[in-house]
Amino acid sequence: MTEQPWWKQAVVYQIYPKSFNDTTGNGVGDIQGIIEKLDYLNTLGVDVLWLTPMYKSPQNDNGYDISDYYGIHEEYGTMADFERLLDETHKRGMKLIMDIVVNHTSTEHAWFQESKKSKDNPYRDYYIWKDPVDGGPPNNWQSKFGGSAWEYDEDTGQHYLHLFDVTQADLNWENPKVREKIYEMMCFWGEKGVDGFRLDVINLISKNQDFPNDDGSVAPGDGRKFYTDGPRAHEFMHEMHQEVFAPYDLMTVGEMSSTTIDHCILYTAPEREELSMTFNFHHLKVDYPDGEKWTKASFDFYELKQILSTWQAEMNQGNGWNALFWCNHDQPRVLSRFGEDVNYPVESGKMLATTIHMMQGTPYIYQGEEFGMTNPGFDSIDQYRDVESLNAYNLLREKGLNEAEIMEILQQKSRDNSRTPVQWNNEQHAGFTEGTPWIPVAENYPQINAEKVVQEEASIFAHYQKLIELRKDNPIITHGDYQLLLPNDDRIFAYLRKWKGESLLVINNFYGQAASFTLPDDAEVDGTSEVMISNYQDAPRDYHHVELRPYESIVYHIH
Ligand code: TEU
Repeated sequence: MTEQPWWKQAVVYQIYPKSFNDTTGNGVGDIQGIIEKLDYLNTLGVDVLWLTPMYKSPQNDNGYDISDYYGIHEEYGTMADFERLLDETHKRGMKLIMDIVVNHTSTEHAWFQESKKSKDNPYRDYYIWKDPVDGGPPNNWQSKFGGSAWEYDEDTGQHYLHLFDVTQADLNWENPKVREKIYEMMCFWGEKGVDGFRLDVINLISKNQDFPNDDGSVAPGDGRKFYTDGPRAHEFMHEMHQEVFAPYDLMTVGEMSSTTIDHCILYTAPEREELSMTFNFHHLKVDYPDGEKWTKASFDFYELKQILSTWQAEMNQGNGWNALFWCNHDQPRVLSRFGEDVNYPVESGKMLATTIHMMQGTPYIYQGEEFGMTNPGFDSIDQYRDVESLNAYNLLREKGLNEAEIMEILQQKSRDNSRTPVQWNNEQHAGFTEGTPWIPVAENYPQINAEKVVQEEASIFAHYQKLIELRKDNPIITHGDYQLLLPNDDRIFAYLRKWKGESLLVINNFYGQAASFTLPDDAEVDGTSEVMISNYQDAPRDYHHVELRPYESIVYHIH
């Protein structure tokens, strides 16, 4: 086998700095707070840290609205602090990747400030400005945070495009000057020694230049088909690769909104020289009935198995590479979503971890997941901070839902579910801050916190440690083929990995009831086995037939 890139065996840990660890008492996490926890992260065993945006920003979307790509947001610290963090991370043998947002900038960015001055300003063409049509917006596209994707500017009589918040103006990637400036800025971070980038909604940068109205076949004014994986998306990715990724030998992960497998193969097949790997979100829409996020709904288990399995098999065949994840700062906590956070938090937390970590790809752990953090269950709109959640609240009110109904939906779906402060210990505010946290801490911190869990024998944390180690020691996890077993079983998610005559049989019970596993004939495995990892102490040795307990998860290594 040819030499594999290092990141194929790596595990990444995502840090949401605002909620990670506050050392100044202002209620907001900071860089020094991350430095203090590096030894903890090193003990967990992760290889790479991904930091969500820490650049200068008015924070309307918690940093995904960047006003200066060259500066660090004051509440987080200084550039010197950042350099120290990078250095301390490297000293411990870990790597660090930055989150870069180049589909849009904050409207407070100097480019936009210039751009909106006049139609003939040299920066006008840095953004997407269009004349009104019939006195209204140029087309019917909707912002992902609700409402029209166009904002009218009185002074110059044109609209600018914002696929996200009104303070997040989309850059015009057709303009070569914009691309040059962006690559130059990314090289600045490459020069500092960062090890890679997570690229925010990078598959939205190339828009259909006709800006057509959407016929509403998916949803009214949806618009996605005109800018998702757009006409020049791959050309721009290859250009960025040549200009930035190759010279600094960077690891890159593209966040792909509403993408397809075919595109993700193109983005990540090594010979194309675009990206290392991609995040896709199809498996995290299995609780959006008819594509609607803002409803209270249980998840479709068959669909979950099918989607993950299709991506496993097809990305492998196409020589692409998946980023594996259950959670991030935009998703509810996985334990509350696909697990059971009251009666079986430890069992289901470990089961979910195993399900993802035994797949092919690069696993990502979202802060707090490693010791079982849950959704906070906020019951008042005052506790929410997220711009998307607040917009959804208003839209649901307009639709006529009452307060209690809306709270139930937000408790399940809000992005703030994963943005509450990391629960470090059982002291005030869970040890996150000595001040008042910017968003309330979940009330269960006396029971669920890192300090307590880490000391427990057979903790979720220990399970994650072991999964990370196993990936290092067993190349089958990185290279093996994938086969879904028992697709129609209503409780069990089982799959096989095969490589060079050995197999991994991964069996997971996704429910709080017992389930019977019988090895199907199409598995075609035979041989002696040992239990590689499990979430009950006494997993049975024979894998041909297993009576699974609630949320039981067992991996057999057969050779
Ligand atoms: O998210 C992009 C995105 O499309 C979603 O994850 C989105 O937040 C979700 O579907 C809304 O329900 C990225 C960032 O991760 C997110 O935090 C930012 O708000 C967004 O881009 C804009 O920069």
